[in-house]
Amino acid sequence: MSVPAIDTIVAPATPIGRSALAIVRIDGPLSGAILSQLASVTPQPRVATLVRLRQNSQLVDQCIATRFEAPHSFTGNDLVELTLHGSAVLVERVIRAAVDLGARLAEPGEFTERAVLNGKLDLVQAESIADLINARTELQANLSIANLEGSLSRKAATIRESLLHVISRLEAALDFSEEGYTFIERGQARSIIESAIRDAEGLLDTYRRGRATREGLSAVILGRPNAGKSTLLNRLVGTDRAIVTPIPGTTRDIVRETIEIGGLPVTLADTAGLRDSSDAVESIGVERARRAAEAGDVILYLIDAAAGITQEDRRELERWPDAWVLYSKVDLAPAPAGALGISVVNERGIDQLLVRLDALVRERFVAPEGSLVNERQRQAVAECVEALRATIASIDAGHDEEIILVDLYRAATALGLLTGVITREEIFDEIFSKFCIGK
Ligand SMILES: Nc1nc2c(ncn2[C@@H]2O[C@H](COP(=O)(O)OP(=O)(O)O)[C@@H](O)[C@H]2O)c(=O)[nH]1
Ligand SMILES: [Mg+2]
Repeated sequence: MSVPAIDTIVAPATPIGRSALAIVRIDGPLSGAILSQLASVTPQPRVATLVRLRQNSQLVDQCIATRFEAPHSFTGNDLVELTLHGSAVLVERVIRAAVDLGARLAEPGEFTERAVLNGKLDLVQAESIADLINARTELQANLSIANLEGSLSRKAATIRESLLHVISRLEAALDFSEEGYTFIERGQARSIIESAIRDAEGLLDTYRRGRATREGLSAVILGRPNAGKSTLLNRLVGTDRAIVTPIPGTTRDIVRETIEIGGLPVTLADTAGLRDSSDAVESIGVERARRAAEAGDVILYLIDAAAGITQEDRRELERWPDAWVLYSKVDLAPAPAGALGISVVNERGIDQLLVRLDALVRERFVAPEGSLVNERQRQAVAECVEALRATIASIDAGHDEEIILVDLYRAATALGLLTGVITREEIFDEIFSKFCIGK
């Protein structure tokens, strides 16, 4: 296989602006030569070296240059990192100088893509880098770093290895079918596959939490007009975000604000009060409120304790069986026994509400390490489970190895696509390295 020639790319690795330091990365075969040209010296590989960068003998900056030689770099290529003083002017100048010397501007994600192509990272790890950079809470960062370290990839690899084990033996049986050898009993193959299905399903089960942890949650505040929804939102976010008035029907559009609860970003949505209204704008607001609730992870249904629960509340609550019912304005009237009451006037119940929300998020939404975190990952594992079920059906129908192998390859490929390792060669490796016939 010929290795495709790659070009040399350059890009800022830190945001453009004023800062103490700014990093420019250059990746590809010319990176070392570009550094030598600009610095008039060639630093030792992996040794942070103070150099002076010059362009047309004009001093541009003093910087720390680190040169990595292939394959010992983030991308697996020759790579140079220049830590400049953090000025946008310097960054631009150095990038232009690198381009003059043969580099081109990198596309978004191109450094990471090169790392994947060179086998430095798998796809899940590359996705984890993006998630890690985008993390808004510590918990989100923890999940991403665990997957960058291989938590999810290892789980997928373990399942995949068990499938390759069965595949290699069925392939061998095919090769030696004339002689009538069997290399694995059908019952044993079946039980390995059953166990792979259990593991893959276990992985699929992590998706709901993984997604919630990566994306954050939405909590929708519902209730009749004047129940105190906007007041509650303002209290929870700590600012006067939503307009509060004694006039029913004040809130019409959805007001959203994100806070951290239970270690995850939770976007609170304050909605129009639910009632039949002849006002066209308010009716659209009510419609939006219901749609937000349908898409929400948590629904807080607020009832004015002073007004008491109404027929409309009961009707509405039938639609939202999972909603948490809260009684507001308990400074004016008590909540019914057993119900959680809150008051923004005297702060009653607010801490308790926050504690309960915190516990709910941690119990129901925080993902364990090695969870699936995006739809691409979920689809790959779902495809694997589906193919494994088809394999079991083939075994149970007493089909030939060829038929069984079709679905088994499909399952292994689906897992391979999850992490980006591609199958064929590996399967031959498994066959020829670990499973030597006649030796
Ligand atoms: N006494 C009392 N009044 C409240 C409380 N929460 C909200 N209100 C009042 O109830 C009215 C309606 O509040 P608002 O938040 O706009 O209700 P929304 O229509 O559900 O958004 C306003 O006059 C608020 O000041 C509370 O805990 N105690
Ligand atoms: Mg309101």
